[in-house]
Amino acid sequence: MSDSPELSSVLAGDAVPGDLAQLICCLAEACAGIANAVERGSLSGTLGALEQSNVQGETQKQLDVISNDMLIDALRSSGLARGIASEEEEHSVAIPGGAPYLVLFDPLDGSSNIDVNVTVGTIFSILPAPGDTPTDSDFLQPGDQQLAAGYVAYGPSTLLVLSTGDGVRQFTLDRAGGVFRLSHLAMEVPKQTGEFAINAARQRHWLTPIAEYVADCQAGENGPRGRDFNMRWIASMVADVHRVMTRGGVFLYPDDHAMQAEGKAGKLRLMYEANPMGFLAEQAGGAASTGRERILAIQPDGLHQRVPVVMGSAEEVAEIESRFARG
Ligand code: AHM
Ligand code: MG
Repeated sequence: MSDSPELSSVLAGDAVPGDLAQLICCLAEACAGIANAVERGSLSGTLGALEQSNVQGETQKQLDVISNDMLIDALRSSGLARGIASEEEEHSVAIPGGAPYLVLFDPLDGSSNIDVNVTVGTIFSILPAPGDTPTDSDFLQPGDQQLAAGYVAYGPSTLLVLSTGDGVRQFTLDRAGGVFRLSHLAMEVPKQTGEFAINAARQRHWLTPIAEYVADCQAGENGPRGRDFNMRWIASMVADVHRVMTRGGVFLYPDDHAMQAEGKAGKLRLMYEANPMGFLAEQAGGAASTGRERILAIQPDGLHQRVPVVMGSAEEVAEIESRFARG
């Protein structure tokens, strides 16, 4: 394993442009730094909340801000991106003269789990830069336009799961050398599953298609699905989606009556969470939907737009879509 090829040499053998490969390596290096900060935890005094909120009105953790700064600093100084948009920042930042790529990221997804030592992650998406000095509207491209997407899971191992549009590979951080090494050549989401993941605390708010889907799964082998299902919810999207990417399952964060009453389309963000994860799911043979449409086909209308998310094993996503189609 320690002689498995490094990320840079794997990308060098790909058909991706050299500056895009360098950009991915730059992101991976910054994430290796975030992995160190996460791993040191309270030894570095970085656990706990800050007395401030982000653009979404959510309480920020110290590590949210540290991770955000590490990614922005790395990208700014690299010259490998022309624009950056972060879940933690209200507006995008242009980097004139950079290579023709836009990078979007959620620097530390699931950070409410940090203080209880549960896996968190960084999610990123790379789009083509249409002009020299990108503004927010230049980032509003459908997920189908992504040139690459990935996540880094800071768990028992630090893993990078990456697609440049030709399947999905997994790399493991070799802490000895501080480099990511290839650990899985072609990830595939099994088409069928016996597992679902949803925050059941919102059950009283669920729309009928979701309520009936979950009830049918819970009914097990004597119910309409004719088999038993298991339920898992880590409340950390990277960890939940990584389980789905590895052994199948369906991950749901749907919209519901309570969200609709508040005028919210969902919880998770299209540009920083749903699109990159949807790209990876599709590239691994899975599917990603809102329940009503394919996530990657959505024309975004805002940097921080929220969407319902149903992703994972293709047959299960189709089953849920068919329930929404029936109404
Ligand atoms: P965050 O980006 O503020 O961390 O929020 C996203 C997270 C996801 O990682 C996770 O799937 C979800 O929020 C958990 O929500 P809940 O607290 O409702 O279980
Ligand atoms: Mg986040």
